[in-house]
Amino acid sequence: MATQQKKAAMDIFPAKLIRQICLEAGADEVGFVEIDRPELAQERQGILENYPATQTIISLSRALNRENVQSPARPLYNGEVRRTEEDLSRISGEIMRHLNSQDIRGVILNPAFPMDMNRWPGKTWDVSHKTMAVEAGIGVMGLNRLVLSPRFGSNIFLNSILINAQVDPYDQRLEQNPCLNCRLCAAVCPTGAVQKDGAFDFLACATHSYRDLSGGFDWAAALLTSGDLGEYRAQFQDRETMGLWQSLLFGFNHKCGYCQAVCPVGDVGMPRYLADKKGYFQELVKPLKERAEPVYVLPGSQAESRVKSNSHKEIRYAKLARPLQ
Ligand code: B12
Ligand code: SF4
Ligand code: SF4
Repeated sequence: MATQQKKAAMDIFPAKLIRQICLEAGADEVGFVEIDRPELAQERQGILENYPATQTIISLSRALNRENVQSPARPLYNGEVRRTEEDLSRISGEIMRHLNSQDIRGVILNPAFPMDMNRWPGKTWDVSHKTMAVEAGIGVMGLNRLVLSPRFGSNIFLNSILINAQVDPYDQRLEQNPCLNCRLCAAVCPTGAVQKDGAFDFLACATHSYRDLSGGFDWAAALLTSGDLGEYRAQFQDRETMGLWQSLLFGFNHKCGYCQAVCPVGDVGMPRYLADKKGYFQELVKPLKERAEPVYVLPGSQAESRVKSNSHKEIRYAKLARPLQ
């Protein structure tokens, strides 16, 4: 194993060959980043802890079906998210098997979960796939804080593979940011997490969209501390219990993702938006902005004021089980 690692590390593999392996396995976009690139300074420790022999990071994207992402029926969005994440994990495994046959070794990271919950409430992920995708020239971060690929816009999921071989040539950042600064993502965001000046309120988004995941951890406390069913039901309505129960049984569901849904960037959305901006707003932004639904907020937060200003939304208060750092 040690000899194999050294051998591959000394070889330099043509990017064309590895790219072909990745695309044939089902990735939609691929790029390569060298481990010693200065822009990876914040990420290097996490990468090397996962795989000390890393020479190259392979960044991959897989596109989601745009219409599922845009549908006001959020179970359709969540089904598509789940399929795409599973596809991406399977594709990454397939790529690694092919690379192994070329004498290249490495590790496949997880697109999202599982993460290292021993570090909760700190940073539980090791490598930011967005940073890798930006460096690999797959896309640029838009106002919505998602990587926008010129071809698929924000409708991509990302993963990274760490390998022990060098690749030639490496990819570079895109020169142009495809973000139009149309601010539709900020307009549709029910919690005000995406802000027009480019700031992002991490806690507002996590409290609402991740309600059935980490945001819903106060459920455990309510189950433990409620004296009787009445006291429990005063904190969690039956529909909320069913939502959490469903997420536990079938995999968790996001409450939102609207900033991903409305972004016009990409081959399909951009011409449609530029041809008829008002029509685009009516058809794709308004139904989500005015969707009747509960929105979860922390008391006293900016998200609370934001939800109160939208008469279509029902405010629901969440508790932090422990303060986030
Ligand atoms: C943490 C995380 C979140 C957090 C924070 C989001 C964020 N902007 O970082 C929350 C829960 C809010 C979240 C929500 C969503 N996410 Co998310 N998430 C991640 C994760 C695990 C890491 C993100 C990251 O690298 N952040 C660091 C830097 C690069 O991001 P940043 O925006 O510049 O900085 C923010 C964070 O660093 C955070 N922060 C700063 N310090 C600290 C400290 C601690 C302790 C914590 C917890 C956070 C934190 O605050 C900063 C400002 O907001 C990645 C998977 C991965 N391993 O990469 C997926 C990922 C970024 N998520 C993704 C998606 C799709 C979503 C959602 C649409 C899902 C949904 N339906 O809810 C929303 C969209 C929210 C948004 N507009 O960003 C995709 C993005 C794909 C793309 N096209 O870019 C990823 C890459 C997953 C994947 N495999 O594809 N996510
Ligand atoms: S997922 Fe929803 S709450 Fe989170 S930033 Fe996007 S629009 Fe806002
Ligand atoms: S919705 Fe508009 S402002 Fe937001 S990321 Fe997309 S192009 Fe940029």
